[in-house]
Amino acid sequence: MNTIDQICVNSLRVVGAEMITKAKSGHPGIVLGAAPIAHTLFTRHLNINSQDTKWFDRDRFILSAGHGSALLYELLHLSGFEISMDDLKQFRQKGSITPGHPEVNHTPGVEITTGPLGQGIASAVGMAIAEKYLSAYFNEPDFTIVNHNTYVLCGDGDLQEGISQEAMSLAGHLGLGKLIVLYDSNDVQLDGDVSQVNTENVKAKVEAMGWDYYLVEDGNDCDAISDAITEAKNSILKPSFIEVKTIIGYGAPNNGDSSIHGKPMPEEDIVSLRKFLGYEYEAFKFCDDVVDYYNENVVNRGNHAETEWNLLLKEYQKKYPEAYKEFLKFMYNDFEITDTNDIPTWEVGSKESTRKVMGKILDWASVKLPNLMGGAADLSSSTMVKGADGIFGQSNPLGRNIKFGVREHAMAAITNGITLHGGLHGFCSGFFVFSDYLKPAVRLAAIMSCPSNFYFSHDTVCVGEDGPTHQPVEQLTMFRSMPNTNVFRPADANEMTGAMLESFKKENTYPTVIVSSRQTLPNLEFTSRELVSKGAYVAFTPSKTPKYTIVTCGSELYLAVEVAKKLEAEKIYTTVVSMPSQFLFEKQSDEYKNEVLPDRPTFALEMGSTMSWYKYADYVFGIDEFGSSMPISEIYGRYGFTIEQVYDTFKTKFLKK
Ligand SMILES: Cc1ncc(C[n+]2csc(CCOP(=O)(O)OP(=O)(O)O)c2C)c(N)n1
Ligand SMILES: [Mg+2]
Repeated sequence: MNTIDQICVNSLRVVGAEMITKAKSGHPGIVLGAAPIAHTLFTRHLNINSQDTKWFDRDRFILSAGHGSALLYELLHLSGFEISMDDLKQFRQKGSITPGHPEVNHTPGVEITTGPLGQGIASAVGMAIAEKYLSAYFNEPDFTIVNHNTYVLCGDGDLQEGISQEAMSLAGHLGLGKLIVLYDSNDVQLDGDVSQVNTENVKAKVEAMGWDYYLVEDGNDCDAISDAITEAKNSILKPSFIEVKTIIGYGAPNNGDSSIHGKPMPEEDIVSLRKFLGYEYEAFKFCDDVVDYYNENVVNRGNHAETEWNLLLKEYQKKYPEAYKEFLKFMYNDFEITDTNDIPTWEVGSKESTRKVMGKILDWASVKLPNLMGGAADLSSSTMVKGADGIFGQSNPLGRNIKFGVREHAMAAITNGITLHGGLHGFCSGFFVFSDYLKPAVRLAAIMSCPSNFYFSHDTVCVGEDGPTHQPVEQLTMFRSMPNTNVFRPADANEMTGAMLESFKKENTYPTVIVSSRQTLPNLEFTSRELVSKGAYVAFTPSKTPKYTIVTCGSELYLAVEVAKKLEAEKIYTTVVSMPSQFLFEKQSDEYKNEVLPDRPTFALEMGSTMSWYKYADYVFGIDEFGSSMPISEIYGRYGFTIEQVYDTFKTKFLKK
């Protein structure tokens, strides 16, 4: 290592360890071990610009091993982002911009929230897909206005998670040549040696998945790391995987041992570390040489790169004025549907499954919104959801339909990566029951205020013959309980159209989950496309002052109205409220909420777990057991969801209560 690299790396190590010790919490192992990898990437390769943090053509750096956050904050501090030394001292403290794990939109320069291992690497695949698509769409032979790499730093844990294997397998298949993964291969993890849980041949594994593999045997050798990155950048047909052998906690008395993974170092160990590294600068200080080196390299290189890019863009504007205008629209996420004159509609009284409506509205919207990109987990012929313009891949980088294969978890994280990259709005699709497989990625989308769209079909036990493994029960409650997540369960074509239109909105700051039916449903005269945006509305008003309310959604709306009519014949006046989105309803004024759901005995109805309705209802009729295999014609009766049975339940269980 040359002198300046040595000083920089040692400073990152010592200051990082000090941050963690001061916070009494954090992960020194990766900071000490992987500092040379991150330092080399930042100072010799990464094109980012702290003066314009969202520069569109910047390289993306994803710290998939989010527990190494201290290292990332130091690097961003040195690279000129608005993170001060005081912020570094406030690591992991209340209200700081240097939280426990990296959070996008919270700390300048952080591209994505990471921490749940494996998610970062999968979302990076989404970012690389976005880059590949946008470069194919906009670049001209003499104008590569979209041309950047996506870099990932991951650890052993990231690679043990299934999601990373799903994502890497797809990345290899798609030939995402500008994706470069740096693997902090230290043979140690939280609980002990990696050899206790992994014996596979990593090189053979990644090569089998279609990646280029490079090995750097000495993780302290910045030149070797840099050479490998250069080779990886030059190989553009396959994604690159660089295994860098490091020593966890390098320089700490207990280096090489799992005890350094996640415990702050005692003060005396920091003294030993300094001694071992021959490091004499005062605490919490980067010396001028280090500051200057980062200024000269990261800051200046990024600035210069963006300046060049701006010049290129100016020329592009002259030569391709129309494409330039469109590029700005992509860059600023400036797409919205203003004209719905030709939107597909369904006649009142006709019957259609809401999944078919979902697919048709998406196909229609994909023409209006060229930024929509996504697909399904080998289920597009069931969920009806697919992207436009053919299948995205090596031979068709302009396809907007991503065939994810049966890789739900990676699919959802990739979708987040596509959306977070900027320029595109990602969506994905699968059977609702298998949303269990991808829930962690929806949760991250919600935490990140990332408006990815998750379109599911087969919403209830009405899946029928496939049986309990395929019949969702508790999933609606799961997603409704997730903060900042808009869950729609529309009743018919009108409501589904409204829900889909909501999901396309460019101003959304939350993921949207739309759940559709497998079976056909009647298209009702009393549903509203527009009122879906309020989350709930009165769908049926009795002829006289109501005494009761039924609140419901999805396929049960029709049922609820039929029951209300039957009750009316007995002078039991009941309003029916359709509530396709509890999330949007909660955002309405108290006045509106009281108007729709006044203080009146309320009965809730849904073919699923009862838990998410108690906040609105005195009695909830739902399904709190697993489903069972049978034809759909028998499902309604088996679970008590015929008009007659619901009417009985209303009278005997609710009214008698
Ligand atoms: C999905 C998930 N499971 C568990 C954890 C808790 N965790 C954080 S780091 C870690 C060990 C990961 O090992 P490695 O990637 O080798 O990190 P190193 O110890 O080398 O820093 C674990 C289990 C997590 N953050 N995410
Ligand atoms: Mg490790």
